[in-house]
Amino acid sequence: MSVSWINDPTAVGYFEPTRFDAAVHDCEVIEGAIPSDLRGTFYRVGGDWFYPPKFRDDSPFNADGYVSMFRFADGSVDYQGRFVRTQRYLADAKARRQLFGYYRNAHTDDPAAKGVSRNVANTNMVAHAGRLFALKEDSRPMMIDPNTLATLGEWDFHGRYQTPTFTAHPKIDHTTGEMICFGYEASGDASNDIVFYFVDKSGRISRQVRFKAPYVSMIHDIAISDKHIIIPVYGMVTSPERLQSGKIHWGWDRTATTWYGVLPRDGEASDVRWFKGPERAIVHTFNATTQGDKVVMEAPISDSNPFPFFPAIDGTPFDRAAARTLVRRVTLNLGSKDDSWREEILYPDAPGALSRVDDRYLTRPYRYGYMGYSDSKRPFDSVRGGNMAGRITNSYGRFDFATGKLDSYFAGDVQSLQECSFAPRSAQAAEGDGYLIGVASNYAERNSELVVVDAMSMQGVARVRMPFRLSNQIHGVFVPAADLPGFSTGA
Ligand code: V55
Ligand code: FE
Repeated sequence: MSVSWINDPTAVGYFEPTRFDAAVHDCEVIEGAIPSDLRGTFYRVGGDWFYPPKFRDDSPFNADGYVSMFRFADGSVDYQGRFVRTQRYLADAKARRQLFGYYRNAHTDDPAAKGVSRNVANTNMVAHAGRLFALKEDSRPMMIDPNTLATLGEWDFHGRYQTPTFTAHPKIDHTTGEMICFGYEASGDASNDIVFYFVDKSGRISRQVRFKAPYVSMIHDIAISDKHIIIPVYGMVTSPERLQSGKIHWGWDRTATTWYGVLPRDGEASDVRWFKGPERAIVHTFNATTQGDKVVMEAPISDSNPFPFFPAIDGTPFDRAAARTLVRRVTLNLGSKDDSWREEILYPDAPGALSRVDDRYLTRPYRYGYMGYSDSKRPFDSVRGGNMAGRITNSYGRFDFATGKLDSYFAGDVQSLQECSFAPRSAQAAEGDGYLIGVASNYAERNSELVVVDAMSMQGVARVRMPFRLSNQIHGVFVPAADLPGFSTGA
């Protein structure tokens, strides 16, 4: 390996790739104590460039998948992290260089990459029917051993998942155990086909629904109520011509209409109803509820392109102000003949992107959302932490959608928080009774910390010091010990 990392402006200083597999038995608790009722695993995944990207303006979303876990039991916590051994990682490691080109554009690959899966499995982890997956939305789920983090290969649901793509944000209805998932660009790159799959609690596909999006766009996340599925389509666009011309997969179209499709959970393709409105980006969602004729969704939404590495197709510069994601409520009225949607900004001063809920309430009536956000009233020590302007998520918020209240936990003046996951106090605990778990980057000490926060009081419960910078996280999930086979914490 001989190429300098300096080519990638997103991967220098604290953000340099880590490149190593790691294990730390019995991590160092520096504040508070690990709750003794916390028993389970916080799985996280993100991208870590094993070799530098071929193109310096590539997206960090194209980096190699790296999975890690914090295993909680008996008031202690253990850590382990490994690269996902994707076909792509193994081909690069053998060649000792980067063979793959731009994010989701195989036309830009080295000839030696031909026929090798581009799945990096770097976006989200989900456990369902006793299996654990690392997900990338351009590929099928990568199965991961929940106890060793070994890579077990792509899963096709007993041969019944016949779509090349699978969302990074499947939703599990905890009252039925059903998983609702989908693939977009389902008939190949830049196709506008969407296929929804309904997977029963034993892991078997029971039904599928195929329909067309109004145009090809990123469909990163959806929201589901007890009756409906909301599918956002917005100006992150691509085309066969764009890919053939060797560009990064996505470009932003400022003139695109934002559409919300509503599919009844028991409906067919002909039942999809589309609502239209002005330029927006809806990358993530909290949850949704059906209230009579209305389908209501809470989500962090921006007015325009949130991602500087997916440039505007009209060549105009990235607009930082319009990229701010704020918590909003969108109402879709199925009882109205009008096809427009209604939107309110619920929290104008809490910008953040990685929205979560108590996952047991996904698809059900709910009250609380959780999200890391940047609180401009909190201090940052740039003498010790460096100039991190625009890169600080200093607080976890509990957004109370019943009252509009926001309670928060501040991580410290040299820290930035990655996404939190919710861990219930017990399987029977009420909504929101449990812990928020997440990793903080400590820019002064150049290491990482694990934080555990009481999700009711929003007070810190424990802080763990890691002896190195952890590989970056996109998303994670807490899985109670009983939900996956073979949970143990031996040395
Ligand atoms: C996102 C992340 C991705 C991706 C598409 O955060 C969208 C949104 C980490 O990869 O491929
Ligand atoms: Fe996501």
